[in-house]
Amino acid sequence: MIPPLHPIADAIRQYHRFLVTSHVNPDGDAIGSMLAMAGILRTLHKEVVIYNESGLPRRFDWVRGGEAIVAALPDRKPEVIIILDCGDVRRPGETIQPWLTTLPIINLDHHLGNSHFGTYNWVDQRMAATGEMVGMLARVFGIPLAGPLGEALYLALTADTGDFCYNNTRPQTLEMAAEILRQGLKPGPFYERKHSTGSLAQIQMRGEVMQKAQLFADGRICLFQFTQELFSRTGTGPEDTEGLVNEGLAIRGVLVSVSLREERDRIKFSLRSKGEINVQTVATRFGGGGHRNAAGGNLITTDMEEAIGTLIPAITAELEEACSSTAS
Ligand SMILES: [Mn+2]
Repeated sequence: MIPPLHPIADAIRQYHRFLVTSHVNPDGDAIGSMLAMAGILRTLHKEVVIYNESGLPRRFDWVRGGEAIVAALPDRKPEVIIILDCGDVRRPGETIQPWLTTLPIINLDHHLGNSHFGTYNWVDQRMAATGEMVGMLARVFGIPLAGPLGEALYLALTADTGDFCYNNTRPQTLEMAAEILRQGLKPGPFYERKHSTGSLAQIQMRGEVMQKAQLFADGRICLFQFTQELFSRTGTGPEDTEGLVNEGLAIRGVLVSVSLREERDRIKFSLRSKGEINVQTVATRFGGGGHRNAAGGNLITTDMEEAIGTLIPAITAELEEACSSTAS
């Protein structure tokens, strides 16, 4: 089978004025994919605006080229919009929706259950990161994975693979990383920059959340809670919660780690699981999505107890099902 890589490359060749975007509250894959895609387009002498409704989160302020990401739509409409790392057309946020119903869309993504909302779609859930797909596009155009472009791709790859530790890390992922290293990226200094963006308040807030962690379902589910009260008391915010949910999996016997975060009108949940346990199916049931071992979404409630009462039984049911299918 010919991957849709070449049709996507052909589509890119035929347009001139691009807007590149990704989901709100962008993670490392979203940021890295947007910057790398913009790098490719500039090399091809295209006009490009990098738009993200949330702008560039502070924890990514060290990323080269990040300042080019704008949080306001440009005055002039692009000819085409490239949407990266979004399982659903609503993920880039509300502001851009009118454009998404009228302009052609190129959809590059690796989420399970992507709805193929684009005019051109390349969706492959085997890809560790959307950045891996962008890197493959760069190769098709003969663009070396060097400089800021290589760095952006490396950010995407490391973000979605937990620095090449998760199940989704494939030989091809590491080969792309190797190619980036050969082009000059130094992994040590990169790791230091990526992991030195915290603050004392953040560390202390996270310590408090970990101290109050709870176990459910005979120790198979770990739960963390971030409340508005905690944020305002410690001078921290949603950005400071990043990645903490993974810590629950460090507990012996825990198969699923959950974090809940209070927002103004809803509660955001993040799920992480080990091995065959599929948390994407759980997230989908509540209108969310993601991958087998990492998923999330929103619960339309502001009541933590209600959120716990909804989510924990759903995860427990998924655990029971996974255990019974292994047993049979
Ligand atoms: Mn991703």
